[in-house]
Amino acid sequence: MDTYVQVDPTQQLDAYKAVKKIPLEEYFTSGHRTCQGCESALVMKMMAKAAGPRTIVLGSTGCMYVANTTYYSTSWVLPWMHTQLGSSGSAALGASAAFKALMRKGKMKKEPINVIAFCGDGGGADMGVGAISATLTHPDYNCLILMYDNESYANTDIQLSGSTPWGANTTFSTPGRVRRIMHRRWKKNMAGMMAAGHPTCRYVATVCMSYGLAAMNSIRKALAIGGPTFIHSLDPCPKGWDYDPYISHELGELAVNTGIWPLYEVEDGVLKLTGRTQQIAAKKVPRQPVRDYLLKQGRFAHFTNDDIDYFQNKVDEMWEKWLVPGVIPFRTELDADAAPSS
Ligand SMILES: Cc1ncc(C[n+]2csc(CCOP(=O)(O)OP(=O)(O)O)c2C)c(N)n1
Ligand code: SF4
Ligand SMILES: [Mg+2]
Repeated sequence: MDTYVQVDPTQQLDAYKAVKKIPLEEYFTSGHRTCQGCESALVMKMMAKAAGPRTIVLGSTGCMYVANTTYYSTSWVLPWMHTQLGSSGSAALGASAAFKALMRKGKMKKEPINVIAFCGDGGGADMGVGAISATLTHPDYNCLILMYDNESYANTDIQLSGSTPWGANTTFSTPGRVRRIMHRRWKKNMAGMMAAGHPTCRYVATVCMSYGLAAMNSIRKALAIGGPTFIHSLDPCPKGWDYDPYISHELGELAVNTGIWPLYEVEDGVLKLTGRTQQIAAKKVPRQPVRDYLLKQGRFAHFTNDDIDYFQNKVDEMWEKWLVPGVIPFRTELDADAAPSS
């Protein structure tokens, strides 16, 4: 770290060594109205638990705002504030700066307080990406931005976002008889972009709550390391992805095991593949075919075998052709000469 940057101390949040070590206290509890099987609600619950009681949470508009703070009821036990759809980055930085100023002026007891701002993929990867980027360039403010990615603008009825997978059926990309695939853009690589583009940001990670202990430990590391940090969580969404809520957990695992959702962390510029992704990369376990994941979801029910092959090839490319598999989506000139792109 630069010595001239005045970073306030953070809470000491050591990793939980086992599930049994996770505290029983809940800071996101009953009272919400999310769909049955909503993984984003689980992210909120585990995020609050991992952060503990000396935490303020700022939430941008989306399912995790609307369903969790319906008039006269809320599931938040922590202090919570709503912020505008595209402003998780500014809310995180502003709250952190406010605490700093109040403590400096003696108007508040000096103590480390966790500041977490969450956003959905629409609010984060699309609308709020500029504010998140700006925040990650301010190393002297401690805050975590957590982007919960249900791969659509879910709250307003499943419109496609920059995070929606290729070909998925959303209310903005309904397959028709003349044109089957209405969404032809590949999913934005948000975590990779945040890690590669913000060299002074000390911690960026991808998580999935199907691997809850690891995800909670990522959140604890992000809060304790100092400075602004970013976590991108992939969250199966029964309503938007159109499947039985019973298989939410399994779908999260499949996203990782098929290589569609690589788990990794970048800590002080050092990249580490984590969990099952590390095992796949080391060839200790095989990467499952994407078909196993896609065909369990109604949003891909219109896919033909050719569509599945296209999707598989794109994922194979991530693993076989990217400079850093699953993380950095370009090749060096040498690699490109050796194997022209398909
Ligand atoms: C500036 C602005 N434009 C549009 C809306 C309407 N709106 C509310 S929630 C939402 C969807 C947000 O999607 P995402 O961030 O992915 O969160 P999710 O609903 O999926 O949880 C939209 C478009 C808004 N609140 N503010
Ligand atoms: S639409 Fe999806 S993200 Fe929103 S509450 Fe339902 S399951 Fe959760
Ligand atoms: Mg969303």
